[in-house]
Amino acid sequence: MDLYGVCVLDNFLGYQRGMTVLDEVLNLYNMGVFKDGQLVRNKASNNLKTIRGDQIIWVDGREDCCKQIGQLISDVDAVVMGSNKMNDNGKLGNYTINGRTKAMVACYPGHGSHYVKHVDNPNKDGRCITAIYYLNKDWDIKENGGLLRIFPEGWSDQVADIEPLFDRILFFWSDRRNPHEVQPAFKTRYAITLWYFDGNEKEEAGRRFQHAS
Ligand code: AKG
Repeated sequence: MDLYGVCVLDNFLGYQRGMTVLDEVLNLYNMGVFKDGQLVRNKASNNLKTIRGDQIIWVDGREDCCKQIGQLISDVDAVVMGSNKMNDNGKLGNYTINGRTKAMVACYPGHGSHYVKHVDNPNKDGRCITAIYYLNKDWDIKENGGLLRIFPEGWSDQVADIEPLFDRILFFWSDRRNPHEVQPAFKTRYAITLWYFDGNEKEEAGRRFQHAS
């Protein structure tokens, strides 16, 4: 992360555990509990879906139907919290990670669903690391699309293309260093995302919010 701002790990849980997480996600999806991702109105077209075509549900991993997702969350926490003390000054980057969001389970239901280029945390809301776990078996990027393209700041015209492959996890800085887009997906595409908070930035964001309200 310190070198590139982006990090990919394959075979994160192993096939069997990855499958149990996928089963839970498929069950959740079949329960019909997913909602359209939080939408931002596109002023030009007035069309919401052109910005973001995923469907999502937030879980904390303690729900009866989400125990395996809960285990995944614990494993990701261990990686992030472990690396939190990795560098010389006892921090990850310049961050002191002290919490995270719930897990966002996302489905792009094919049919060209996508997410236009955006930054997860453009305005210092506290989120510093984005972690995305992918669940897509036999994903053929040419046929199925759904590529995650990151445009890392300072890489001039170079990009990082991440295929959303089964049991792959991706970490990147959530701020303006990493604008990214999900290219149109033509097959159902699943992922689970966690955002980790920097204690100081989160506190500062809380103060700003209080002053504003
Ligand atoms: C987001 O939810 O902000 C994304 O950009 C999704 C990325 C992905 O699923 O590859």
